[in-house]
Amino acid sequence: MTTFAELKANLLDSYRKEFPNDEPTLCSFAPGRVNLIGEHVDYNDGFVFPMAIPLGTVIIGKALDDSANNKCYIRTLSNDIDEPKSVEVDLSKEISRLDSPKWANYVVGVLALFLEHTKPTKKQAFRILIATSVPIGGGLSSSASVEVAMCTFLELLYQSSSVNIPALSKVEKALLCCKAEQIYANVPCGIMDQYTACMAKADHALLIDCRDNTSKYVPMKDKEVCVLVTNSNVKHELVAGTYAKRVKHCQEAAELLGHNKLREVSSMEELEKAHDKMAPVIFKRARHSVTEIKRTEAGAIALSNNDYQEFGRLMYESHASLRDDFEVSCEELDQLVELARSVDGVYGSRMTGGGFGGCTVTLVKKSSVTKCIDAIKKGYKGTASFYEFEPSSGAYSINL
Ligand code: GAF
Repeated sequence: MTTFAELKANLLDSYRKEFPNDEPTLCSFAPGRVNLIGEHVDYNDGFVFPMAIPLGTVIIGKALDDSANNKCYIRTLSNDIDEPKSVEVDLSKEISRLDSPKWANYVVGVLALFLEHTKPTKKQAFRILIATSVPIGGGLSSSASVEVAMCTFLELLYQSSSVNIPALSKVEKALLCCKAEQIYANVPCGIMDQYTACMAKADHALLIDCRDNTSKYVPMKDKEVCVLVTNSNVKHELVAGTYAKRVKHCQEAAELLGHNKLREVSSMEELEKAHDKMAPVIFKRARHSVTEIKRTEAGAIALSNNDYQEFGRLMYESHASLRDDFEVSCEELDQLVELARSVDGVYGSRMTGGGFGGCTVTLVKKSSVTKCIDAIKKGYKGTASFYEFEPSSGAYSINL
């Protein structure tokens, strides 16, 4: 696992090779996340229960003086992305969405909305280098980590350039980054990932109420228990289109029930009563959302009471609901969950993130982690990678 310090050191190395005698002065960091429970419900105003992970995005760079002609130079060191690895943005023009490279939209989208929101008296040119340790497309929120690292970098850039801008609260920052993803990456995502990257606290999971964007920290520091994340290392295509379709199905269900969002459905009984009004697929999507929101509230209570058996039971139920009702799992994720379930000392396991590949999250006794990894390695039809995560802190920036 590449640490923040190692990422920063790699970036500094590359920067110095490329721009000798022109030291970077600013650095920002934002984490990825793993969602413990509460999947595909943030855009339904539901509850989600993620924690930040010690993988994330680091940006280093510096302000450029006026001779840069209002240009921003953005470059990434990541390998798993489309070419080219660098883009230039002209601050004197409108910043629009790029057809390619796609990765750059997560960065320029935040830049565009940051300028729109803060309306600085002078737009500051800059040069940045970006690197991330979050596996791309692994369901651990690499995109939000890039967005929030970018926004955090811009805050420091303007602060250190003494250009007055209004301060952003952490929630405003999360909302700005979320909107950037919706507009510039064209994904109708909810707030969970950006909120976690902004608000997370070490040794705590975060119960987020996506209706009013408030949250509660739930301590998670039991040395006997481990959050094991298993990457299936598969990424099935069509994820973005399918995600948007799920969002649409949920919206349709809410409207049929006379609500703005599925969070407003009071009980399964209310939903059952509307069964005949709904196409079977819409009913299934709604059933996942309604039951998942309840599971998440119950899950946060269980974890606060260190009731890992109960939390694990809810994780299995969540996975089944995502597999059967929401239909966002895949063979590989189902297999990883079943293999984990077969091991003594595993409390629960489920797919995490958007689905169709990516990772599972497993709550397991520390003493059973090796057994669990071995069972998966032996039984899994692909090649999995494993991470033992402790809850990490949210985004921050430093002067170099
Ligand atoms: C992706 C989205 F970006 C989140 O908003 C959330 O909907 C998640 O999928 C599914 O829970 O990470």
